[in-house]
Amino acid sequence: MSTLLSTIASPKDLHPLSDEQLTQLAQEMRDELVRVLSIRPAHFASNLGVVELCLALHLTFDFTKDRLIWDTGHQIYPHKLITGRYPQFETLRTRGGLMGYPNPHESPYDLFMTGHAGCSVSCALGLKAGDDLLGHGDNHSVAVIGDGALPSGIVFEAFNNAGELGKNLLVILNDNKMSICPRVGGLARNCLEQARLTNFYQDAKRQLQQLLARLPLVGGMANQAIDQVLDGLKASLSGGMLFEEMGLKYFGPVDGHDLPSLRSWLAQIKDQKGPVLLHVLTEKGHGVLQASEDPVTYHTPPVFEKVGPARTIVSLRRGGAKAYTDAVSTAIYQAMANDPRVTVITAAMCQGNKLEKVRTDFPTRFFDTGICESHAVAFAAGLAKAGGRPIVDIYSTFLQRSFDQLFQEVALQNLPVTFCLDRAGLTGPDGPTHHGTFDTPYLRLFPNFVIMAPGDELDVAPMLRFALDQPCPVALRYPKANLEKVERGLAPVELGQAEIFEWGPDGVLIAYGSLFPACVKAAERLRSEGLDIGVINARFVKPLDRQTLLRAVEQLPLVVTVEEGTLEGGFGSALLEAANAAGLDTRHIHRLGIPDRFIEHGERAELLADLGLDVDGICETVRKANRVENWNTGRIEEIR
Ligand SMILES: Cc1ncc(C[n+]2csc(CCOP(=O)(O)OP(=O)(O)O)c2C)c(N)n1
Repeated sequence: MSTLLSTIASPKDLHPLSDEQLTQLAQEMRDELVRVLSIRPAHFASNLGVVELCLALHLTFDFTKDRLIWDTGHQIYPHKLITGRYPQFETLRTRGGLMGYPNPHESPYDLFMTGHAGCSVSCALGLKAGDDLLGHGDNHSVAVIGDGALPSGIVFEAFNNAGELGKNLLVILNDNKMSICPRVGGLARNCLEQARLTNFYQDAKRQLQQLLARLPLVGGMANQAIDQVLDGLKASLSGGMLFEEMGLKYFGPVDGHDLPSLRSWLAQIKDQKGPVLLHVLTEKGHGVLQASEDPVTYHTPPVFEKVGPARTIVSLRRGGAKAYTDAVSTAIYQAMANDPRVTVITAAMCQGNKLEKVRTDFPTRFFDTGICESHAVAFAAGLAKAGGRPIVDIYSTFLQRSFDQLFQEVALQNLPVTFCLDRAGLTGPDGPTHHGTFDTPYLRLFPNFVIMAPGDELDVAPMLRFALDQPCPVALRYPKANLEKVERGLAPVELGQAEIFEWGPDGVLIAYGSLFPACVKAAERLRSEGLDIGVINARFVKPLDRQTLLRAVEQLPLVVTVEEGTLEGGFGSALLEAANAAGLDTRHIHRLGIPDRFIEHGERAELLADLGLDVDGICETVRKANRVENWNTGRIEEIR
């Protein structure tokens, strides 16, 4: 069927369209979102909510020279649909297909590859300052930021700087009252809710002015008094005052689904001098009843069945298997039930971390800081200093935002904060912004930290209990994956102790974390081929079990370390450092892990296979290394 959407090869094709055609186009864009996302889990409700805003921006500005940054970038799909990527839209988030976030390799309309919240205003301001400095013409710079991302500290750092620089900058605040979960915090409660009432203020002002016009002339004094009353009213009602006081001109709030009105607002403020904030009210999930009624579930729903043109979803197909996140949230719940000192802190990821039950049953010990990871970590340090046992439950990739708080507020004070690093490893379709591949090296840097990784499901609960008993900071990392179990007589979790699963005279696979079950399977296969390879579940990278691991290095002809993390400074590097410090030969140590490049998106299993980190890949490394070892040994014999 020929559609309007299929005729939009670039934003310039939008301009000839009438208002009615634009309304039809918006519908077609939502239909396409529903069609593709019904077969491919992706960010749904946020994208449905910004269709008109996206059209209005591309109709008002020329982003071949103007600048546009979508904060976080998870709501970029309508923008992709009208910037030449509609034909590939079905490949979204698949290996080799379109990325689920902005990607400059796909289109010049995407400026930064992003996925982490909060940086849009800084980048847009920097672009404007750079464009002005380098004489790139009188262009516009626009940042679109959600009310969930707004409280990130860096946004206010950018506002502060924008107020000082006075550059022309347009910030669109896309206010849908939601983060992934309902938004939290004083900014939303006191400022944004108040700003919504500004409509009331504007109406009141208009009515009073009309009333005044009809009254007999009472002179300038009365007018002035009424103005003062109104200004007082505005100050008490308008959350926009906060932005004004920081130096941004505040406009709105305006209806973000009324395209003609949005266009007219944008046209009016486009050429305002200095930084401007336009407050746009949208509905998350707009156009799909179920998504607008339950935007939490429909933030990233599983695949679903739909019927009819009314975009009605009839059923969501949820997977049945339990994931590491489930095991950790259950262990957290248990720890909170057992010890009233235990608290849990999430930075806006209650749903992703499956903490809803904890939130309901322990409301006074559950803290959602909003998308404010650095605050979350320093806040946890405060809780620990006061005698609490805080758990920061956080995605590995987002903990990067707290690097300095890990150093100063936690490690330097040696405070007992436990970090549960969810999604540590390859996170799959989200891609390079979300893979949690760097935590091992950046945490290893800091004295006082204990760092470990469960080898399978059986390790999870004992490790969390162990962590909460330590007098120092502890991190445990686990993947975005279904739980796996290696049946064995489980060794207790003890500080810096690896677990020897089996010892083999031909060599050993030393697994740090999630790939332990794959190593066990690889060893079984290799045994059937005549190679007797052992497996060690390393459990700790810091402190490292020097005794067990260096014995393996000393005694065995082949040692292969296996980790789902970067090789730069990871577990394998830690073993090499320890072996070197002990004066051991390290030439027979092979390290398997993630190489020094950003890994694209795709299913986790596909990515692991690409990197030689699945059972086949591990076996192949051992076979190859074994051939080289034999060849070397033969050659040495020959030379002798
Ligand atoms: C630094 C960081 N922390 C957490 C997330 C996870 N996350 C992705 S979208 C989102 C909610 C964003 O809310 P908002 O900005 O209001 O956008 P909306 O989805 O409501 O349109 C969160 C918490 C992230 N992407 N980056």
